[in-house]
Amino acid sequence: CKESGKNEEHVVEDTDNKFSHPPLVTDRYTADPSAHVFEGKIYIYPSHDLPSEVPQDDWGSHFDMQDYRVYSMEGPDGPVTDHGRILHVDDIPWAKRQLWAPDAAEKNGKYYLYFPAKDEQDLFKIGVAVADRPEGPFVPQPEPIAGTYSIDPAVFTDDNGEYYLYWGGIWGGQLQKWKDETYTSVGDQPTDGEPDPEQPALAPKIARLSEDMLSLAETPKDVILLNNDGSAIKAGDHDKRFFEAAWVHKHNGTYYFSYSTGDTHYIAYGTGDNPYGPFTYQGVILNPVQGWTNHHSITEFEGQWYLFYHDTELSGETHLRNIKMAPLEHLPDGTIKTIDSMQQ
Ligand code: FUB
Repeated sequence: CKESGKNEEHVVEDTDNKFSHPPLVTDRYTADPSAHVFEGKIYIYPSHDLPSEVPQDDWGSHFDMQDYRVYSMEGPDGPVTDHGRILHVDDIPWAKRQLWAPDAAEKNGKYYLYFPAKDEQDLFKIGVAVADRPEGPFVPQPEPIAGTYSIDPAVFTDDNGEYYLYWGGIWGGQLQKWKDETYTSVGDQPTDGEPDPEQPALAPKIARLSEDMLSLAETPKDVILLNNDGSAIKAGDHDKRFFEAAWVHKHNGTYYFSYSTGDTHYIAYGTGDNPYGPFTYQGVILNPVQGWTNHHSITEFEGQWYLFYHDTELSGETHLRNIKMAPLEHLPDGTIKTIDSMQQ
């Protein structure tokens, strides 16, 4: 993610507008909500935003989060229960700083928290921590997951019992610095290492998870996003290209890959017929919110689908966010009705 260099045209800053949905948590700053239904309840695994002493820069260093907490709801009308801290950066042997957007998965009664953090070399890697309960406590593995890098892990569980890890984020998320699974220090700026505008955009990554959920079962592959004429979405197409915040859900047999477009601030999506893609661009799920980052998850609870997202209603500060939720509607033609975080 990145704070400066905003595309002003797309950033919602008119606070005279009324917000469409209330914050779910008001006593702390929370962001990047990954929601799942575990044991019949909605569990939300967000980032925990903190006021930062770290100066703002284009790498997002001021997103200086140090721990994770977990929240649950018996149903969409709440109330929201705060289960407290589930993991702190000081408890993760390999991690130095910046616990960014996490996700969680359940398998055979165990719970797995996947999270990005910077290591001693200041490279983002993805770690995993294990618990017996959805609310933790989570015990981190001693090393990051071999073969991972960059940010924003998301786990999709397919109907056949396979689990897939998606990840990646450009600019502050460092994806543009990795070529052929190797870190290449291309220039000093977050945008250095991006393809030319006419080239295909950088692709997020996917790998099937191992039986024990602790490692990758295969070499990571690119998740390809296509225009509806079958051409690759180009790096210069900032309204459509992948930036960060991958998420996958399945509805009526169709796989929906959704993501943030970063500097144009949309949650966009494409559809495909398998977890690897390619995914064909379909449109926008969530229009730009107040604040630079836009990050979401989508889950079904008792037959109704919900979008979880964040904005900055409580603080007005881009790095101090608050999580929200909204009903999400799949239309009869398989597209998703666009959601606005501000009343129109
Ligand atoms: O919360 C830190 C970063 O901001 C996340 O990892 C990105 O997706 C963006 O929301």
